[in-house]
Amino acid sequence: MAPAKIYSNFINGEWLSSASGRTFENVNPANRNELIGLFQKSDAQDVENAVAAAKQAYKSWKNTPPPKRGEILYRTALLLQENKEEFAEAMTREMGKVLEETRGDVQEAIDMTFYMAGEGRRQFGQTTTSELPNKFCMTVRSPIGLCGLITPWNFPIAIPSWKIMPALICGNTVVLKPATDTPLSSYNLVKVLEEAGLPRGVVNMVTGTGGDVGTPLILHNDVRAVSFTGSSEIGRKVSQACAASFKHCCLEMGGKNVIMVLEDANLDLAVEGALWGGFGTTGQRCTATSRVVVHKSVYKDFMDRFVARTRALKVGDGLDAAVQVGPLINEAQRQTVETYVEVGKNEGAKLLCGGERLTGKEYDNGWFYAPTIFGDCDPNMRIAQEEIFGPVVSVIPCDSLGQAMEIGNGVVYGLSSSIYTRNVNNAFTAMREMETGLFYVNAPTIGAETHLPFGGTKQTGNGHREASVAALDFYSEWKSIYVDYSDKLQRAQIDT
Ligand code: UN1
Repeated sequence: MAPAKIYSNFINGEWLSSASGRTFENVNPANRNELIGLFQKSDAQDVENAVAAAKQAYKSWKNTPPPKRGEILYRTALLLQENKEEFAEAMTREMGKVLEETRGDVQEAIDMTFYMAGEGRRQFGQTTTSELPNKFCMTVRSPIGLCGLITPWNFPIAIPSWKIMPALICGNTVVLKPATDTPLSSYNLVKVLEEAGLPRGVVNMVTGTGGDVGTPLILHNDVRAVSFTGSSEIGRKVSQACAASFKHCCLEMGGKNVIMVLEDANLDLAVEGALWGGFGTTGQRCTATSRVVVHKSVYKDFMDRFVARTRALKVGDGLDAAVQVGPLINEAQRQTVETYVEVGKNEGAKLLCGGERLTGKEYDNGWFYAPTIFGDCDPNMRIAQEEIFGPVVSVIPCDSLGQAMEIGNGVVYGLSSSIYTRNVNNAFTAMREMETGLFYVNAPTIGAETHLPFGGTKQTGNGHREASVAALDFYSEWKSIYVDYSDKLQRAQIDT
């Protein structure tokens, strides 16, 4: 076997080993014997170096005209397009989701990068009048400074791009700490940013664990903004750490997303939606459909079709084009799923399919788990309340739209919700009442597009949104400018 490839950190435009010289292994979740590569096991010293580089680079990047920054992003997007297939394949090998989905992940980064490139020529503020004569007012966006970005493993190119591209177009510099399970995809993204001509130090990448790299990054005094995607538990710690020095902090955390199926729904369509929303990405999306609330009049019909279709899903290595559901990301995640399945059984939910590890030659070396449905769930059961982040869907019967919405909203999270109905009144009522940042009509809870704000309410987020023009509001601050050309002292609120 050829020796494993060693991947470096990217600091100040150079590919460097960690200060300690230590590395960690990145393996394929579909086959743990396949080593993807060795990555730098960095620590606070590497963070220090990366922050120093980003701080230095900020001085000229912040005054580089935004359209020029946009040109670099535009070239980055073209390079992502050129490398789409290669990056998708690498992502399936390190993360497990099927090729069709990893292509989608790279595409999401392409979309975001083109979008933000365009924002280079659209950093519009407002011009307005003054309450005083011979005085002019306007607003401009200013960059914040150095941004620490901490990204998850489930969208390992898309989510880093959601954070890096708006940060850059606004004139900030960046230190990226990618998820320990998926550093290769971030490496690929950073490589194309370098190739596109990004000046040294503007983007830096330091790989390693949350404790070794993430913590010193968010605690560093020179870091002015932190964007984190991950669990609510870690998000709370990130938020508390940022509060001590008033760092801006954008959190994108858990979900317990719901599809509501009403009595007049197109049931075949609803089943398709629940399958894709529940088991796409092996249920490992923060937007995953982990609850389906179904009107009693169509419950049996829906469940018969949903269970039959779920049983027929082909699980396996995502590189195989026939496979629809890949492995879980790692053994710990599989154990979490197993624990929740036990919890569900003990709570009295009806296990209708799945509920077990997959075994056999094809599965023994990976972290595979059978797509699982629990029926007749009570909305207060833990499996209907807590985020599982795996291929488990809890189905809850209901009597009316009102009850469906109450169940749907009856969780601590507020990322995504959906309704299947052909009744426009029901659709609009739910659109208004559902307490989620994303809402879908006749489509599942996953599938957000990059030109619309992304994020959630309640314990899913802290009020910020990613993607779209909304992202610029996190990565910039408004400066209000007053120009007095009266040649005399004019006192606002007094001389009016
Ligand atoms: C996530 O799961 O963290 O809407 C992001 C979606 C994708 C993004 C998911 N576009 O499902």
